[in-house]
Amino acid sequence: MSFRCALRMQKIFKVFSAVFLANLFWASCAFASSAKDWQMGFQDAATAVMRDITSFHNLLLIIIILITVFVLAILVYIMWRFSAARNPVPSTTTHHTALEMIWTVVPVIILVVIVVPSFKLLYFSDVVPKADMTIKATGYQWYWSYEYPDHGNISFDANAVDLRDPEMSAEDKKKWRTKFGEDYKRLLDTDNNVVVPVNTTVRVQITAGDVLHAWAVPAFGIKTDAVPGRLNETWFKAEKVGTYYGQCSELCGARHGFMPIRVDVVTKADFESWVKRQTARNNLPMKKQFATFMNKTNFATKGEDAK
Ligand SMILES: [Cu+2]
Repeated sequence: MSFRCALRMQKIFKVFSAVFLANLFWASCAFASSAKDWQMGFQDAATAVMRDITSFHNLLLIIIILITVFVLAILVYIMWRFSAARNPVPSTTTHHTALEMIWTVVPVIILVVIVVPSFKLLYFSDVVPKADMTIKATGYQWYWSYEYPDHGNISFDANAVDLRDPEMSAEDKKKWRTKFGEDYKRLLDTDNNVVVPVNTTVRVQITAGDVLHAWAVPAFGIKTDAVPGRLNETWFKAEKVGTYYGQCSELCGARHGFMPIRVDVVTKADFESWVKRQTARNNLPMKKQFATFMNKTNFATKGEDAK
């Protein structure tokens, strides 16, 4: 290797290690969980389920690497040892009982090692423990709608805030830009966020109003299908106050990529005051909406069947 080449290699190595260290630092200090540039692996876990998923993934990774390296080593050895030059007269063996026992039993043992943590994790994530509160998420083309049945039926729609949307007025763009500032994340930020208290078991009921969607938040280890006419259930217990992002994860049409999920995990006191604000805000527009709806429809006099 020439001196110049060595210098270049050193430079490349320095850049890579700087990026790696920066990533490590970013991962350890960030409270907002979303995908990051040059990210390797999963987002930081915010729930016990996601922590288990990450360690199960790491276990599988080790097993897969060992198997791959073992098979590759055998293949390379066979290509070298039994090539036509080295082994002109091939063996005519067609059966070897001991060998066949080994290559049946060893994979079974590996599968048993995998299945134990796998089933534990499956039941842990699937069975909803005694929940402290419930939220209901309904997927529509193309936004999410939320209800809080335990908190005075708070309900709202969460639409993506897309500052590149040509249809958004300059005034609105300015408003959102001021609200989000530097933290704005396109295709992840929403106009109304899901707000939940920290260290609280939240049952999430998920359904859809039109086509298939899926409610997914990677940091919580959740991805549940939203199916019209069916109520699916999942749960999470976020352990850290912060902002967590997700996206609809089932191809649902042209604007599938434009129905993000943003969950703000706040302290219990902050959650109570959010509930109060939301209830006050929700009540008036609901009455107004109902009045407008009744005015427009006017069932008794305008309907064809009412004559
Ligand atoms: Cu969708």
